[in-house]
Amino acid sequence: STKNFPHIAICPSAGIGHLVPFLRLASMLSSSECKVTLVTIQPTLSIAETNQISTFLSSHPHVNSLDIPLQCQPPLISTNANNASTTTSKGSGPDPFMLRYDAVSRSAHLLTHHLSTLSPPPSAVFSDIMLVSGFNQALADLGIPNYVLITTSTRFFSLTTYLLLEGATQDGTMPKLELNNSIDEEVEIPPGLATVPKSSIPPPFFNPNHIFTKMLASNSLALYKVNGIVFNSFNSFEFETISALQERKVLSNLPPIFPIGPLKPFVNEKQGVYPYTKWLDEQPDKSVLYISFGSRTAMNQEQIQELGVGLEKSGVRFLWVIKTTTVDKDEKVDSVDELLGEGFLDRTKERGIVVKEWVDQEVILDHPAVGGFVTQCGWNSVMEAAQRGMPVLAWPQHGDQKVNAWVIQKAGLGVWEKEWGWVGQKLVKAEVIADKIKEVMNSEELRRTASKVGEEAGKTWDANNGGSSNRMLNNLISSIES
Ligand code: BUP
Repeated sequence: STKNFPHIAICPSAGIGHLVPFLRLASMLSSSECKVTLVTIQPTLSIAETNQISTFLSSHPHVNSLDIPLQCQPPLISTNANNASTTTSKGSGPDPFMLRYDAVSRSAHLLTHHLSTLSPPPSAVFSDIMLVSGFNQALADLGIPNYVLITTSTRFFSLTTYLLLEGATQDGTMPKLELNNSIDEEVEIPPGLATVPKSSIPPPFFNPNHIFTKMLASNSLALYKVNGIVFNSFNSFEFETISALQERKVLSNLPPIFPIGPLKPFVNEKQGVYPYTKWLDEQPDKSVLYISFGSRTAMNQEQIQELGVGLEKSGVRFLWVIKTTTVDKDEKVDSVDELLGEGFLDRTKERGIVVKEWVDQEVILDHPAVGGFVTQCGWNSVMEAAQRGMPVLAWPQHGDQKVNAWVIQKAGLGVWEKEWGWVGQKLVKAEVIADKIKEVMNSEELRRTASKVGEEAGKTWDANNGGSSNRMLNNLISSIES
């Protein structure tokens, strides 16, 4: 008899950081003989998302795709203190990604109608956290199991679910956090886990009426009803937290969890040669520092210039990706020269290159010339550094990133200077930056511990030696088949 392979529908929400891990999971499931449908909500907010989706689909001809129009509803936002703004370089207006999460979140129940038209019907849906509360009941009515793929660290997940759900009222307000609490205080999270300084908690969480807090609270409540929670993390990297989750110490009645990270990169068949890879080819091994703050952090010009001076002072070779807007569509090709200050490019042309466009980050991290990574600690970037044992200078900017930076430091993958604060909070001076850069590029000890992380990441996929992520993925697939 022929085996019936499960048909999995993959439903990311919005933003590159939420899309990338879903594409990786789709690719992994597709090579594990699952039939996969990629469900995307169109139009995407950024050009980067559109490009990633089309690259993915052209290198995965067996993956089916289903486009669903975004249900455009006016955002439920007031313009008073409860608005959705996070700190951006311009410091104005609500964050467009927050508004999109909200629209996606509120469209979720409509998505399930489209899922019900798929043939064969999906054996399971893997959805983003922003979709869970809208999906749960509708999928249950259709008899389709729902799994959630978490796109952050298990530590940040534990912190938020604990804060949001432990003792939470049904409206999802957070009794444990109050604005008037001293900022120096540490927040207790589940037994056995290190406390979290208040200064590491994303500022929106101190406001129960903030759009992001409300959205996360209602979706987190729905987590109790999903069939499984999948993480892009691995045992040795977040040992304490993963154990606490598995032992139900974080929340007593969470569904089964499946840590299956680092999610494997998928092969992009049309990988090209870029000017920056040509330049990297000419640099000595492990001599170049790669700097990127992810797809949606726009630094202000003053901080950009200070970082430039820091790079100059450090004497280190660098490949620096600069962004000045939250959404890539808004980016103008204004002069990098002007942005960086007169003469910077000229003075550093022998040892550095500045790029103001999308780069192939994995190609860069794989290049032998690259020996360090300054990152905003978006979780995908963290996992990409971890699987390559790449020493990291953690410079968190918003959201989950300070908690992720803590994880990086604890695991021995990199260093984090807590005092640097959130993006735009204070100006980090060139001298301080230069010192940290030299530390990351020159520390033998850090190179050794980071490389150990890379080895552990490799072992977690080793089928012959009981690799934990390999085992978890098999468990996950059999839980769907059964
Ligand atoms: Br920018 C950029 N090239 O130029 P994170 C990003 N990436 O390949 P997020 C590129 O996008 P936040 C570029 O490798 C990673 O897989 C990168 O995800 C890739 O952060 C992904 O690191 C970015 O989780 O920002 O979502 O961009 O965490 O600040 O919301």
